[in-house]
Amino acid sequence: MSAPGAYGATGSPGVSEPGTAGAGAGAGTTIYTGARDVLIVVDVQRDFCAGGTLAVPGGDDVIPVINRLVPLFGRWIYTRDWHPGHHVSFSKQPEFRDGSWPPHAVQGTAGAAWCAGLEMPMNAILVSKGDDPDHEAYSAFQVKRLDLAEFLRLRKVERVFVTGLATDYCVRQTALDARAAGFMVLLVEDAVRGVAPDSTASALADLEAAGVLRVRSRQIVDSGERPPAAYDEHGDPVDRDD
Ligand code: VGL
Ligand code: ZN
Repeated sequence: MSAPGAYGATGSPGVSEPGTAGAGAGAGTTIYTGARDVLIVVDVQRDFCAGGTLAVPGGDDVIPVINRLVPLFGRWIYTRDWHPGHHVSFSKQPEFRDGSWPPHAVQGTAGAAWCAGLEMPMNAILVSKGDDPDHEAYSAFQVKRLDLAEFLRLRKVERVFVTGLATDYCVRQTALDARAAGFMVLLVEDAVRGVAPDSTASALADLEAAGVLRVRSRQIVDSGERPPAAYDEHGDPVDRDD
């Protein structure tokens, strides 16, 4: 393999080290980011942070961790929940579980805005989801007008680093969908927070069973390698000498 790049010092990708708890990449293992990586930032929006209608405990704590990770990558996808005023998941007596949420992340409202202090490269890709009033969409991979998996595949993405809110819902679904689409998926465990302890624990179990690796942000180091600036419609890098 060339340069630290794609898998870096993680050794054989997808294999957790013996003796480590959970599907970790090994507590002391360094993971070098490279040209075939994408950072996905899930739903870091005001309604999921302190003072929001669906505030996730500790939700704001992911912001500095994500901000530190951003410059280690060359491609970024920021997803946002973007519900119409009436959405199938909204409930007047919300139970704060799947299918019964308080109104949140309503298009154009302050609660749908990105959290204050969240850094975002101007060439990040933004994906809105959940805008169909009749269907829940926890993951950007479920957005029908966009084949996100194919988009990433064509651009030679192999590894997806998942951060954001909330571990037990949108983060979980995003990571599972990325795995199902064949990507190596790394959940950055200090860059995510969950709505509730029980559902978060079962989400982490689901992710482990699916082969999602758990890493801490401090393990992630920049190799300096970056993807080509552009690809053509066949997924070949565009080389311009002019
Ligand atoms: C989410 C509940 C409802 C999330 C979105 O971003 O995890 N959770 N809508
Ligand atoms: Zn939602």
